[in-house]
Amino acid sequence: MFEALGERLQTIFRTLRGHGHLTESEIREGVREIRTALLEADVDLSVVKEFTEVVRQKAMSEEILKSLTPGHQVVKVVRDEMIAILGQGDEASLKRASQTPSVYLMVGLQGSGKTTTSAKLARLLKGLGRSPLLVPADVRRPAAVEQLGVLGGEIGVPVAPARPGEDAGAVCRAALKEARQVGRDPLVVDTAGRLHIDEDLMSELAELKTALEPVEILYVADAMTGQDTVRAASAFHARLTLTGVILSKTDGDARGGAALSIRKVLGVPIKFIGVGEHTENLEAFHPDRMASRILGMGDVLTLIEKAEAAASVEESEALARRLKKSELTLEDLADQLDTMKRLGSLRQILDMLPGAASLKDMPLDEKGIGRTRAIISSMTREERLRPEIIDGSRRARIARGSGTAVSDVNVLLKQFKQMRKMMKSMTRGGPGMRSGLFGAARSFRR
Ligand SMILES: Nc1nc2c(ncn2[C@@H]2O[C@H](COP(=O)(O)OP(=O)(O)O)[C@@H](O)[C@H]2O)c(=O)[nH]1
Ligand SMILES: [Mg+2]
Repeated sequence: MFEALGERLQTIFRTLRGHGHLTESEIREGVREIRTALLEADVDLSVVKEFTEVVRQKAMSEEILKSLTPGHQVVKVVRDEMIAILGQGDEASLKRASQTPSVYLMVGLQGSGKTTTSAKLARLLKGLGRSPLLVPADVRRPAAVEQLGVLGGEIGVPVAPARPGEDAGAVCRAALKEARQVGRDPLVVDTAGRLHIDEDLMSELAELKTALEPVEILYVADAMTGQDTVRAASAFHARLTLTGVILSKTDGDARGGAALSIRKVLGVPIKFIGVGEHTENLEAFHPDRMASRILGMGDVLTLIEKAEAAASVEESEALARRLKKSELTLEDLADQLDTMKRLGSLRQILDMLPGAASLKDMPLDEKGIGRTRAIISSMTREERLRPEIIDGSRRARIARGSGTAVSDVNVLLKQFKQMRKMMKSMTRGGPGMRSGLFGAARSFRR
């Protein structure tokens, strides 16, 4: 997620941290580089201006210039400001109407992910014990009605009927009546989109708003489209008064511009993020976790939550302990590869690990995992715990034992070393960083 931006910022931070103390001109240079990195990630210009101005001011304070770890302090300032523009204090929850059912209206451009996200949201709400009804209000395209029907079937959520020729308003009114009668709540309404803003669509959505009195109007923003989606969102907001944003497709190689601009430009909170095509790939949005991911610091909290959901309690507690102590061994890596298979896409998991950037060349297909696993299995316990003892002849033995090449063993050891180093520098990364990330992990673990 937002890898290119994360890597650039990390390079800038490394330079800043490399100085024993920082001069004003070094800070100015660092801020200038951050500004360029953000602009190249397609972040809105006004957001970039305000962001860099605040960072520059705070970073130039006496306190930081005179501190023993000025570089770390500046990184902390950047992280704090990033959390602020992502919506510090925003809640990822959805409001409920005083009268059931609550109606959640999903809007956005064509292809942004409305239909998929409607199903994801319904699945999530069902998991929370609610009994949603999906409503296909994109009636002009029979394929869209069908798509929602298929997704509803997949997740076991009923989909309101839409008869051919019926208009969106009629479908919604009938669905609302039905929901009241049989007690379904909430209604998740999938609407039509266009490639561009057009008046027809806007008046159709405005009519739906009047008829349904939705308690949430959620704009589905495609993270891949950068500022275009932010501009479109502004037009939707002007007409409909959005209450929240769902950022879809954050799993792709989006540059990060939409994510970093939309909250600030609209003044509307981001509530969820889509992290894949499947109906389970929706996560609550947390500004602090997103900031850590964008800054390439990994998202240890979400990783722990996922591990808890997929692994046994003992396994995930052990993982949390290791992450906290940052004493990862090759043995742990082997265990984790097994657990990760149950957690979902490995790439997704690795993206959440601090230092993921250093692992981006790791082979993530089943075959690659198998090879990594085989190499680790061919090591002695001692070697797994203290890989620094693995010299040339041990490497040759391990390669023979695992049916791989010495170069494969070298690559794994090198990646592992980078990963371990990264995790160490994370936990020792100055007071702010520590309480931010690992302190939070601690409080999460209670
Ligand atoms: N990778 C990825 N693909 C997504 C995500 N959300 C939606 N998509 C894909 O984006 C495409 C358009 O989605 P759809 O829901 O039909 O968009 P709509 O036109 O707004 O209803 C589909 O191929 C979806 O599978 C996501 O979070 N990640
Ligand atoms: Mg659709």
